[in-house]
Amino acid sequence: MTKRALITGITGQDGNYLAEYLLDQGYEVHGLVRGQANPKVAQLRRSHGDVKIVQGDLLDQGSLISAVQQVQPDEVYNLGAISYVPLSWQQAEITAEVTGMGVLRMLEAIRVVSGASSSRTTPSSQIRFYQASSSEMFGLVTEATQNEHTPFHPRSPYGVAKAYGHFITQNYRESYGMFAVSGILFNHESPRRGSEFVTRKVSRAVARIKLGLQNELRLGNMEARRDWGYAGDYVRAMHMMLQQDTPEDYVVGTGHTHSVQELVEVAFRAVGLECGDYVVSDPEFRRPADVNLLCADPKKARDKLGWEPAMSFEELVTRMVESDLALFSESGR
Ligand code: NDP
Ligand code: GDR
Repeated sequence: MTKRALITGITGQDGNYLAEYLLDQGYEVHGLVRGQANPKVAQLRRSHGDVKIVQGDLLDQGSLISAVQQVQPDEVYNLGAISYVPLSWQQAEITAEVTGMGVLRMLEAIRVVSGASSSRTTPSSQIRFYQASSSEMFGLVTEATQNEHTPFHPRSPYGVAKAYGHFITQNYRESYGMFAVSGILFNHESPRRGSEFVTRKVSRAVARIKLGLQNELRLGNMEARRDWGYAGDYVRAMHMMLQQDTPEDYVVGTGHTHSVQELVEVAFRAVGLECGDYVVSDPEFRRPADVNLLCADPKKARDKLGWEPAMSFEELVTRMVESDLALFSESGR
């Protein structure tokens, strides 16, 4: 039997890679998209014509119930979110609504459509649910590495909203016996990463500087350290979590951490330039509160899922720079 997946956030980086991966696995893939004339939908149709589009918005409960009713999915991947941390201070309420309450609405849609009941007298839902939790929930950390037992101390409205989404997923699992899990994913990047995130901002700028289209790169906190991996590796982990016998949460990351400064050095080195000649410190890109260190302890994912990341940090950064070099060489601007 062909399995059916419903993905929210299909027009984002992870939605793109996950759709590709599930199509390869023989799934029928449905993607929730919002708004009229959303330009990313046309792009999605061009890149992944096999994905079936279903209208819906994480702000609109009725639309999510209709989507689940229409698709009758075996698996739901909730990747939709306002995901850019700085925006979450400027639009804290809408971030809470989409990134936090949106999780509750998606869980409710599954509960209503499948008739899961707290009395457990009716069978619990057959629909398996994946929530895109984030290492941003850890925030202010005191240990060198973070695992499934590390306490949360989020440092942004985004991190707080994700913590709500995480706990409500756990609560629906415990209250209704749903197969609902969270993957606590550390930063993962790719040539398809949004240009507002630091890795892609750097890879684009380095490519443009190399081509003579730009002469400086303005950045905020260069000391911040992140555990950066490749998005293509991380969507495999999402799928693996939903194929287990029991629903559990997993930390997913490489177990290695690098500073923004190191990221910049590797990126400039990839084109034979020295970063010191081009990087400018700009307070505009500093945050009201930042997360200074993240580094995953992915032991559980490795031992129980058999998941391993395949791409190193250096290879990832180099690939992103090369991809942007090709992009800007072609467009010339
Ligand atoms: P992106 O920012 O690339 O994609 C976000 C997606 O959410 C887009 O498809 C966007 O659709 C959709 N979206 C925004 N608002 C709504 C809404 N109201 N209703 C429905 N969909 C909406 O994120 P990523 O692909 O990088 O990340 C995927 C998920 O994983 C997110 O939840 C993110 O917070 C989380 N995460 C990401 C990590 C990373 O390093 N990439 C790490 C840990 C967690 P539209 O095109 O309409 O704007
Ligand atoms: P993050 O990613 O906030 O970790 O969230 P981002 O790439 O935006 O920032 C990483 C670190 O780089 C520092 N930084 C800058 N960041 C940006 N965007 N632009 C800059 O100019 C800049 N200069 C320095 C930041 O201060 C920060 O410390 C990402 C998102 O994908 C979330 O949705 C996800 O949950 C987490 O990763 C895990």
